[in-house]
Formats: sequence, structure tokens, C-alpha cells
Amino acid sequence: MHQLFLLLGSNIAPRQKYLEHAISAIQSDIGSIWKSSRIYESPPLGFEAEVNFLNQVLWVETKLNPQEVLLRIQKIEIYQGRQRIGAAMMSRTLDIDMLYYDSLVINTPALTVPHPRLHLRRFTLLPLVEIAPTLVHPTMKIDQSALLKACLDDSEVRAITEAAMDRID
Ligand code: PH2
Ligand code: MG
Ligand code: MG
Repeated sequence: MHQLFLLLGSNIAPRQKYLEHAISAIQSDIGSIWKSSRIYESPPLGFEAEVNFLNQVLWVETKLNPQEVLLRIQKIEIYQGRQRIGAAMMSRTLDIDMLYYDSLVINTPALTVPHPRLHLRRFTLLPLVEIAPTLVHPTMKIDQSALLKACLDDSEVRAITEAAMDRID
């Protein structure tokens, strides 16, 4: 079994539904979810948009190789209405990013693992620290807690409380 970390993101309503559907699709097409973080909300980083993101990190156990995982991720994103127009960053119904795959380092045109920007993004590090604080980054050689401490991104990222869960869309 391989240990896979995925980041889910959505900033088009119904955001929470897109995350829920992604989780069921991942369970049936990719592997079983060993741990999942709470859902975090934050403003879009790197582009302008009205709607904040919901993000969540999943720790998945899979038999698939990274290329197979990537194909299935893309299938799930497209099935959930993901549109890609041009190269610019834009709002999305569902984004699934591969953060880590075991301690593999992959650098191909189609896929970079670990995710090249994960250490720059509070919305990725906070949920990672919640479920895997001692997981070591294979090239930076420090764990997720240390990555968060070193992260300069000061954007406001907060976990959605259980009580607020049915008030968000
Ligand atoms: N994803 C991006 C760009 N900016 N900002 C937040 N808050 N959350 C994201 O998931 C996100 C982003 C590119 O995929
Ligand atoms: Mg992304
Ligand atoms: Mg992506």
C-alpha cells in the first residue's frame, strides 16, 4: 500500500457538496481514506475571486501508481464540472492536488510531487499539520509542523466548526 496525501479545494457553490462528492469518488476509484482533516476556509491566494475556498487534506492508502492516481483525479475533477480555460488561475468547482506520494520525488511535465507550492501555502499546511504533523518532506527534510512555522504566508485560514458546517454552501 502507498501513502498518498491529497488536497481538495473548491470556491464555487455548493463548495461543501463538491468536497463530499470528491471524497466518495476517491474512496471508490483511488483508495481508502485513513485520515481526513477538518474543512478550512480561506480567501483565494494568487488570484481575485468573490468566493472563498474550502480546502481539506486526505490521507489515502492506495494500490495505484502516481500516474494512475493522476488520471483518476483528473477524471473526478472533470466529472464534477471542472473547467480549465487558458493558463490563468480561476475559480473552480473542484481541484484535487497530489501533495505527497510515499516519499517519492517526481518531476515530469505532467506531474510534480511533492506539490511544488505546498510549503508556501497556509491553506495546505494547516490541514496537513492537523493529520500528519511529523510527516517529513522528502527534499526539504523537515516535517509539516516545521514547514508551517517557516511559512511566510499570513493569509487567514480557519477551520470550519461543526456548528457552522450547515450554514456554509
Ligand atoms: N488553490 C489555488 C490558488 N489559490 N487559494 C486558496 N485559498 N485555496 C486553494 O485551494 C487555492 C488557492 C490553485 O489551485
Ligand atoms: Mg491547486
Ligand atoms: Mg490542481
